[in-house]
Amino acid sequence: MSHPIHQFDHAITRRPGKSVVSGLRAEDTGPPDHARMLADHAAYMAALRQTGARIIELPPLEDYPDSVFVEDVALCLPQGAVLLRPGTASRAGEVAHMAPTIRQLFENVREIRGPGTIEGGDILTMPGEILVGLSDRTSREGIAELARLVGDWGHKVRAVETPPGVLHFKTDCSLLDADTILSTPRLDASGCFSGYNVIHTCEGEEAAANAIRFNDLVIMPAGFAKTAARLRRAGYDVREIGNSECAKLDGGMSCLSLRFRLEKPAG
Ligand code: CIR
Repeated sequence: MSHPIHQFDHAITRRPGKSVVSGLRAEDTGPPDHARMLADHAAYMAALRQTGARIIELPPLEDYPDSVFVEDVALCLPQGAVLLRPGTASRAGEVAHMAPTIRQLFENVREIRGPGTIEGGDILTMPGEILVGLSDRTSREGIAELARLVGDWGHKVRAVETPPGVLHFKTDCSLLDADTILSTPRLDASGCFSGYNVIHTCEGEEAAANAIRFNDLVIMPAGFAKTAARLRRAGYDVREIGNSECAKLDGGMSCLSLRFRLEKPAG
């Protein structure tokens, strides 16, 4: 018997370093405030921990301003983990810093070797398939290499489009449960979620789409009251976490953690 897709007993996070003020951004809306980001990060970890999971917090990496966004460097699946290959030069070295922790926790570790690139922000793992968005960071070759690496673990990989101007596929969507996805209307319009239940973000609240389902909680960025209310009406237990500082670097709730289950199901 397998566990529900949103049931996790572990998460890995990395404390933001002071260098985070130099993180990548599509548009400059001013430097993030480190102290405020730390406070939001602590609230985020407390929410994860409150669900009973073990949270592993790695130390800051000052040489890598974007390293707080751990999701992009690895994909954790029930059968093992895959070390990814970021599509931007300043982030490539982050993988080597995550690798020892992943190797300690997982027996089976595989690696994207390139030349393609693929970042975790573009990967949405559903029970029957893994959807991967093509983006400026994730190439067809990267997706094809992932498909080869996880095929014998029983995963089908489907390449989909990321809307133009959007950093990652999951900037615009999240898993809510085994067959329900939270999506911006613009991403859903591409047809990639046909066959799933889809809940849309409310108008003007597209940035609410980068949420996570972690055990009983839906953790979403604060400040999107209409979408939060819509999710609560649908029966989800919503927790809102401040994201003003990560948002300046195009980051959100999913980017801040690697989430996985190590305990094997009985029988
Ligand atoms: C970057 O551009 O790589 C970071 N500033 C933001 C990464 C966000 N990660 C994610 O959506 N998974």
